[in-house]
Amino acid sequence: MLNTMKPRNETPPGPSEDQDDSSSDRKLGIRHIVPFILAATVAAPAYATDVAFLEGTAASGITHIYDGGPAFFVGGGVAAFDCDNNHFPDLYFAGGENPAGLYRNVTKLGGALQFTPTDAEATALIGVAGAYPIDVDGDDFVDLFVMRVGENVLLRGQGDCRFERANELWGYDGGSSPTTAFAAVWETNRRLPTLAEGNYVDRSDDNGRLGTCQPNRLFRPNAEGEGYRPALPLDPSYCPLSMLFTDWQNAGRRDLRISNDRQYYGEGGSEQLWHLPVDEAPRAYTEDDGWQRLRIWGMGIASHDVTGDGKPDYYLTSMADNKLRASVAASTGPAFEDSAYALGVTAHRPSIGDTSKPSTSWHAEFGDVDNDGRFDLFVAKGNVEAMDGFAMEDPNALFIRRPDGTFADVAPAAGVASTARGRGAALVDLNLDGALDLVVVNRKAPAQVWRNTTPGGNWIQIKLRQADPNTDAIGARIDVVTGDRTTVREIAVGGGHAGGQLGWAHFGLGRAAEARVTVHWPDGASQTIDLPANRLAEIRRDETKPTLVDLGSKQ
Ligand SMILES: [Ca+2]
Ligand SMILES: [Ca+2]
Ligand SMILES: [Ca+2]
Ligand SMILES: [Ca+2]
Repeated sequence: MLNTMKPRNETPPGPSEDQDDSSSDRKLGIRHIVPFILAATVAAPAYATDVAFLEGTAASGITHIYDGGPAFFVGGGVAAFDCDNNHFPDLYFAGGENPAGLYRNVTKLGGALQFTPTDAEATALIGVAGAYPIDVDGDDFVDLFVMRVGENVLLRGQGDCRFERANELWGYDGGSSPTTAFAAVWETNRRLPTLAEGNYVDRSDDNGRLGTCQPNRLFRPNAEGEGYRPALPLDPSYCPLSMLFTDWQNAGRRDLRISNDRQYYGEGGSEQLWHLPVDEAPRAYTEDDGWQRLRIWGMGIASHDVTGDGKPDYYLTSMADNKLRASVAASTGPAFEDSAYALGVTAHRPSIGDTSKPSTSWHAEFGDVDNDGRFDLFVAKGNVEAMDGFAMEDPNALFIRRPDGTFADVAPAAGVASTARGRGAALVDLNLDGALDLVVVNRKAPAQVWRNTTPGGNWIQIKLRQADPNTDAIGARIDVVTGDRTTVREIAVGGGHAGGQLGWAHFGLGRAAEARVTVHWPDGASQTIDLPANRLAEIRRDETKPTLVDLGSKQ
């Protein structure tokens, strides 16, 4: 984004003029969700509760700021994952021109959030825009893909939150482009994951390439499974700020959704969806496939089956016009209709303060923050830098899903409406009490953490385990059934804005004391198992009973 950009919309957003399906967009959205709303009303739990978060930044031990020049206007991600195998998620913050920060989680079970900084050279890298956790080599030590303005770095986890550079070990060429998006998936039974790297504009190059998007790259493992082949270009590239491998048609096959920054579209830019047949050249879906052209200032992707048809829907953040792209039930192609307006998640203006200027949205993530069984939605907001046409004080949004299926922003009352320039974030249970806590990275201001103190319903947190490779079952789908409600979650590496998490998959259960859980493993096999509420449960492939984690002796 450039400072000269003007807001495109000073009025509440309706259908976008840039979508081919615009004329009937809002109408379709409402028609599409009506069956869901009726079903949800009937099945709604009898209680409601106030959502409350307690900011614990000052006492947490986290003192971290994402900062830097124009190359770091975007980025600012956080990775949440367990680097010392004690079940508690640790945090790795992008720092921009400051060193990246790895913080070990020393929180007591259910207690106030406590972290201790680490300072190893391997992780305290300069120029980091974001990072995604993934166990590349399946040794049960989580590794990190670190996105940098400059060479990207794969860090191999060694346990006890120690890491070593592994670009050479794994034959990965980190390039020199500014990388702002990443996603990974295991194709068939390859030993190593396929890596997708999204690259932005090179702002340091003033010899004619300024404003030109650097090529996105796809890395596939070699036949021996010991390293990577030379990169394949994903051409054309339109400056992505988020990428996600996702099974959009619920067919057991994951395609690559890319959210692109309209500022640098040039000719013909738009959002993209790539089909990646094994051992064939990647191919972007076109309008002939049913893919609709959508043009937004794409910043982040959050995925969740909002409509309840079993297929994922996608919340896409932008400037003033966030989208909720809901799957079209009758379509065989990648067709989506926009439901952000109908469901109340446009988030196009600040909820408090000066509401005359539109918002700028970044990381978005679905999660059930009050454990009522309905996934809610967090959106980090903040001005790019000092863009006049957009709100300078732009509070984060926390949308609670109501029994009628619509969402309401409760961020001010819940205590998370920070007006620092938000960027990356994570909804993650940092003290393992079953309530999703919140961490937000801010540009030019300290990162913040909040402990969720909502007196909510029951919950379950699930970790999938299978044999090497892909020990974390990336690409799996988990269906959690309580009564007549089914909640679906894809296990993915990617999405959000410049950061993601690997670890416990959280589900609110409302009043249910147990859940029937079906795991659809990445290769298509499925397994059903019953889990008791309010536990951390590992589901190991082919085992009929879960492994319930006992934290009593852990910390
Ligand atoms: Ca840990
Ligand atoms: Ca590893
Ligand atoms: Ca909820
Ligand atoms: Ca918690």
